[in-house]
Amino acid sequence: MTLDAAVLPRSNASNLENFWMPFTANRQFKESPRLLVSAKGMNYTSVDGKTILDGTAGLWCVNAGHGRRQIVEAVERQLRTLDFAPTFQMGHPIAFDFAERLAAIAPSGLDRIFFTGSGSESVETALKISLAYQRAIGQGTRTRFIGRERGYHGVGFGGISVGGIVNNRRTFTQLPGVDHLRHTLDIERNAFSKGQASNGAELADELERLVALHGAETIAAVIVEPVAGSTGVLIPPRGYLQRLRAICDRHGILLIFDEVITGFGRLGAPFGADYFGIKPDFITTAKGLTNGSIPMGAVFVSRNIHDALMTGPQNLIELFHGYTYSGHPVACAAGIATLDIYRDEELLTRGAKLADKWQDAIHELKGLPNVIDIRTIGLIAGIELAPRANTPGARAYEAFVKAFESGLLTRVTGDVIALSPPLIIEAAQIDRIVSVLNDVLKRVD
Ligand code: PXG
Repeated sequence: MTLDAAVLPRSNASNLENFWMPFTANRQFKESPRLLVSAKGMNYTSVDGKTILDGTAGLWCVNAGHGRRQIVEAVERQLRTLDFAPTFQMGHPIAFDFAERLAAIAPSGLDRIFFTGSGSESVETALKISLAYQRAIGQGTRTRFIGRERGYHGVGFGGISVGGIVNNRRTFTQLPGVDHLRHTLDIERNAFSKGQASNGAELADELERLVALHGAETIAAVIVEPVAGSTGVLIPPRGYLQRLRAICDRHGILLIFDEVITGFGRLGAPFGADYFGIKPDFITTAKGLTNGSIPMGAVFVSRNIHDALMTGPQNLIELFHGYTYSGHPVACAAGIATLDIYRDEELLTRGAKLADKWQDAIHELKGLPNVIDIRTIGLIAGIELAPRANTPGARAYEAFVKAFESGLLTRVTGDVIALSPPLIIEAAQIDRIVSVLNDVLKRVD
């Protein structure tokens, strides 16, 4: 037994009843559980001692790989020094330091940082600041939000309302005054495109249609993921995001990029905004912000928006919003250590160097049984399978289980196998991912 194992509370998780697992088929999982007990670098270890190659950076978050010593030490030091301190009418230095470090890597002008506890909270925060800003500049009739079909913006009421996933919406009351753009996936025209597809920029003109329908003076903000991750890797067609930005500008509508997945190097640039060369008014982040180690989110807000709210009497709170854990010192320590690693190992741009290798390797899976599309950008891939008649999702789920049994962690959404490995991945590990999937896809009927 290693020293680490000796100090951990020991468990073989013999009782799985009490933990109500999120976004999980609980009964199915508990019948045949998959448990991970440790992780280092590119690999997890399962409860039965098997090594599992992490093809998904956990849940799109462990960008610098697992078990990073610098983060461990920073967290331990911070816990010993200042475990918690309020940030409501109080402060502690590390939150200011972390915000300054984030501002330094932010797209220019997006340098006012609002800390949250998760991606969902970052989304709610950006939506609320949009409303506050519109009101502050005398545009209080702008209360409507525009999202997009197949968008995922977390699980708050704002996020599910602007999101476009039917199962996340149908059971729950929605925010009023929300409309949606069409999604951009077009397998018929764009199957097996490498990177951005050439057809579909005109889908952004949907926004003009919604402006004509509702009136620009009712619309506060549009929210999109630059690349939609969790709903199956939907890559914007060439020119689409540029058009969306132009239409927003024309009509005084704010543009929120939800970069909970694309932030922190996933596309080979620090942010999707950098990758696509577009400046949104907000960038929502979480996940890679702390390398997934401590829960935290951050909203990058344009300085203009921030400044428009810094008005009124000095002694009054400018924005009635915030969380107990906004700027949590331990999360900030994890975040600063994470940024140090990203800088020292040039991880925020490493994806650009690996993208060609990644793309070529993944596209080798074309032609395997049931593969109807492959989409790649940066260090993301989506492999779409034809659904089985009457049981959508079953085929990809089976591939996920078989891949796991063969020592590879993938993520499945619908009939799409999604991949997003840690940005430290090496060429040989890319080859291993492809070889496992090659074998698995031949065995899934
Ligand atoms: N926005 C986007 C774009 C996300 O991808 C959230 C908001 C919400 O973040 P939190 O931290 O509240 O979960 C996300 C989260 C998957 C998967 O399997 C993706 C997410 C979460 C869980 C699973 O693709 N993304």
